[in-house]
Amino acid sequence: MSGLFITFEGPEGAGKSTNLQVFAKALRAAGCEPLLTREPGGTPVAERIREVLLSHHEEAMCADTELLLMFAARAQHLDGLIKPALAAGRVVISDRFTDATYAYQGGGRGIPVERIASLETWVQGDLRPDLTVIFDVPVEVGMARARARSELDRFEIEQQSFFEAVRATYLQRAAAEPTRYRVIDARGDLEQVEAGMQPLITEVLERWHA
Ligand code: Z5A
Repeated sequence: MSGLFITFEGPEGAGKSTNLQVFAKALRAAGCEPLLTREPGGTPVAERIREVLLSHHEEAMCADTELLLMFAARAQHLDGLIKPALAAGRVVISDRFTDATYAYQGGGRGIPVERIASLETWVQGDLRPDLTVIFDVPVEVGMARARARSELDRFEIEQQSFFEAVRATYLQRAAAEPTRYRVIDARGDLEQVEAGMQPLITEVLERWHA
């Protein structure tokens, strides 16, 4: 794969989606046109799976179903969009990817990490993001932002303890592999967070030119 695969992660309301647009704009201004996508979703079939995952159902969805649907959507996304774009040398930025599975299905739902790792290898082979940016924010701040915005989906109705486990998992993963992860302090206002992204934008443009 000759492109650059970047993923944006963080607990809900951290500002990933907002800052992804700012990040992409800065890349475009420097002549780099990134492919922006998201998970779960990114292709028509994967977006259908997303609807099932995020909507409310009368029947409770069991954790393994949720996990398998995440990877089903991911398999489609990789095959239909991410791998062809990387093969064409594009910079691909995905709003969430497999770190979210470790954080939400692993940390949040308590699924053993080995089970997630085996699905990761099955679906992705040795493909991993080149760079993962974690927008970190205290859970109560992120929850307040998300709740002020819109109706809550099936994940957003979870309790604070669930999101504390999600956040802790992200930070543990970042600490364990500092070469791949960059943690951005997302507590400040949008201008402050944007300023925090500047070194990262420079780094990505350097890697893209290399
Ligand atoms: N999920 C999973 O469980 N397992 C997986 O493997 C994958 C995903 C891939 C996708 O939901 C859900 O799927 C997600 C995890 C799960 N569930 N949760 N929770 P989604 O795509 O609909 O939502 P999200 O990914 O969680 O994004 P979000 O809640 O929209 O958060 P965000 O992207 O980080 O934030 P935002 O949309 O940029 O900002 C939220 C609001 O805060 C918005 O009104 C902004 O204007 C405001 N905002 C953002 N930054 C700031 C600052 N700095 N100051 C003030 N206000 C701000």
